[in-house]
Amino acid sequence: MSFSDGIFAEMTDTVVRCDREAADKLARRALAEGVPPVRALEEGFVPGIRKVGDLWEEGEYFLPELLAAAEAMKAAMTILEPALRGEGGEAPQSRGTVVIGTIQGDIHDIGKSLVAAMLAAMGFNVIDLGPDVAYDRFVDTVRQEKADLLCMSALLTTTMSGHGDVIRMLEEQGLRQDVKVLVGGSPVDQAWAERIGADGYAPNAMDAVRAAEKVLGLERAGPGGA
Ligand code: B1M
Repeated sequence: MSFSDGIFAEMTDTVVRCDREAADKLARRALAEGVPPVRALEEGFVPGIRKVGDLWEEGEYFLPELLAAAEAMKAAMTILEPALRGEGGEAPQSRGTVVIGTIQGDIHDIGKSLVAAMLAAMGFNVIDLGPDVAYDRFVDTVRQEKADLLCMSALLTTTMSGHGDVIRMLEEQGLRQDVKVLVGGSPVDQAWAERIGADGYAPNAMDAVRAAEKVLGLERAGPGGA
């Protein structure tokens, strides 16, 4: 099946217009027309929510619009995520257990959910703790699940320091040598990862998969369907 590139601009537009229903319909249409879900998200809907962030910074949008746009984005993700998770083809043997969440005090979860979906699509067993995850919940889950990898997200400059706190708690509880730690989110970068003693940083969902493979010493898997 073929699709026109114009569909990506339409997707961006539905999020900017905060049109939940249109986003839902367009996500369904995209799947029916054979648009790879990863492209629908990264080239269509994600630029929309980023544009909304710019409009908010410029003082054109206010909190209600930010919330409504996030709802539109989530409506699209609800449709696309299961397809994204299925992109890895037949369920391969798990490549490792990943615990993921957004740090305490931070309710942004769109980017984190994309990373979780992409890791699952690439064969990892993903335990998604959601947004606003207490530091000790990360640590307890790593211990209980014998996680190979912990991925922490932060979207606020006021919450990102929590990444370092969790790493310190892992050290104090003797767990740090058994689990690799990656961090991500818009205020985070490689320098931050190094400063807090994380094993790496990823700027986006695809790179998060590459970083996971790298720190766990795994062979690279091809992006199914993308
Ligand atoms: Co908020 N918000 N927000 N927000 N919001 C930002 C982050 C902001 C940059 C907007 C702005 O000023 N331009 C700003 C932060 C400023 C700062 O700290 N420097 C901000 C603010 C200030 C706030 C509030 C404080 C506003 C207020 O109440 N006055 C408040 C905070 C609430 C809280 O958390 N306690 C708030 C609230 C909200 C909403 C609830 C309305 C909503 C979130 C809804 C939700 O997630 N359920 C929201 C939204 C939507 C945004 C913007 C517009 C979009 C975020 C997003 O979803 N991006 C955002 C502006 C922006 O980002 N341009 C903004 C799309 C997503 C796909 O990208 O999250 O970057 P991203 O994820 C990427 C990568 O970063 C990476 O991969 C992802 C996929 O490519 N990645 C990882 C992310 N996590 C990773 C983890 C990894 C690896 C990679 O682990 C290894």
